[in-house]
Amino acid sequence: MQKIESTKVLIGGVSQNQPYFESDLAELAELTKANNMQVVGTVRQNLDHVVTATYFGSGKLAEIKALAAEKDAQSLILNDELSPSQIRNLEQDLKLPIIDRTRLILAIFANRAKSREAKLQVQIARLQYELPRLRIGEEANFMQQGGGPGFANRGSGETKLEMNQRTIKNKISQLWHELKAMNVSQQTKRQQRQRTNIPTVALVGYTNAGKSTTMNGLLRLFNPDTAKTVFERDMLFATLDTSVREITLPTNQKFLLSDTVGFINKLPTQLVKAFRSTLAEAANADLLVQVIDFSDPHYEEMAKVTNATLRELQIADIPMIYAYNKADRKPGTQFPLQTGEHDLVYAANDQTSLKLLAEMIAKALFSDLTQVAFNIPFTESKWVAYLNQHAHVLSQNYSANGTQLTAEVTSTDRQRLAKYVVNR
Ligand SMILES: Nc1nc2c(ncn2[C@@H]2O[C@H](COP(=O)(O)OP(=O)(O)OP(=O)(O)O)[C@@H](O)[C@H]2O)c(=O)[nH]1
Ligand SMILES: [Mg+2]
Repeated sequence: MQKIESTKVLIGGVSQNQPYFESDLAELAELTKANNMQVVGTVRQNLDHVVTATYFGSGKLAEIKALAAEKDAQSLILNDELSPSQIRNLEQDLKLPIIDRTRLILAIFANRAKSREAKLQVQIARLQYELPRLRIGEEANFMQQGGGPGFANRGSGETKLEMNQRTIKNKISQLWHELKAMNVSQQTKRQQRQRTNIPTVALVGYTNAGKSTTMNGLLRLFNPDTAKTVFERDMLFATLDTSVREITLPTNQKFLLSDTVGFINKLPTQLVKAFRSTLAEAANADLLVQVIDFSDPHYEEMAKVTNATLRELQIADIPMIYAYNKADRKPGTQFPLQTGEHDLVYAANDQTSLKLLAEMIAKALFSDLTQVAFNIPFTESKWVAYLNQHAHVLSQNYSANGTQLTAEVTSTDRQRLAKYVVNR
């Protein structure tokens, strides 16, 4: 363990005139620290295009070699996902293990994963990342080392097996199978909850934005006796598992609140896919609360990344409250302040803020029902089923264009199905 914590590394990247390059590197340094490695130097190069064979240009490589020797660095961590051959060429030239951004994030997830589900998801993502990068004779090596210095070994049990690509593929499908079996039981739980008709709200957002703190704040305020708080900490990817808690407002209105894994810029696609099932709570929510760290100068970029990741996960058409958090850290900011129907500036550690957030959630979930006429195309008939389950359907007919349906719906559902509302 001591050895892992003292691993000295260089971080770096090629900027193709990216406006956010410096903050990207700062984030890479945070990710590196999150993996218990010590950043002893940073290398940057401006290029129109990265060099196909070696990522950096040759002059920069000589500079890196000298810097690594001077600082006694044991690895080089890079800001992009590199091709297998780029990594191989760089390792040969620099005589240093290369860790790209994807592998670094995968390693952090592997270290943080506690539940069986999270472990499975991370293992699938890691194997998918490694599969095209395996070289003959090195498979066993990868499984033994768990992917390089400073990386926890998640492959224990298989260490002595000689794993070739074929057996890794088999392993991946076996893990998917296990994960699916787990999802089935979770889906059943979710369906049971849906049957009780309690609306669901999911906290989503960039890692470290304050989702878990917001969840805990609401729990302490409204359900102090019954609800177990979740883990919150000033570190990247503190939360990997989804937690669901019931919140009871003073009006006796109830909703289920879920806390989910955070997102980050260039979140590995392997992880996005593997975590889809964990994020099913968000995909099925009646309302999303996107928590944004308003005290971070790059909060707008972070919100963009979150929205793009939600789209990648096909989590769309769900009404969203934008909750600009950590206002206490921004001098001169007035809070809590509702700045629009769905926008709030607040601080998760402030009770008045949390009360206002709860009011906005309640308004979105429980505000007066209105009678709305819908025309739902047959290809979207899941929404007909949805309305029959969640709303009071007054009439339902079929025409050539789709299902004509009139129902009393909440403002949340009206917004969710806005594109099918018949204009009158
Ligand atoms: N000053 C201040 N700190 C906050 C506020 N909200 C959260 N924090 C701090 O921000 C850090 C991250 O908070 P978390 O709630 O763990 O963040 P998260 O969004 O759940 O992060 P992940 O689980 O990593 O995705 C913790 O140290 C919190 O104490 C706030 O309103 N004000
Ligand atoms: Mg969290």
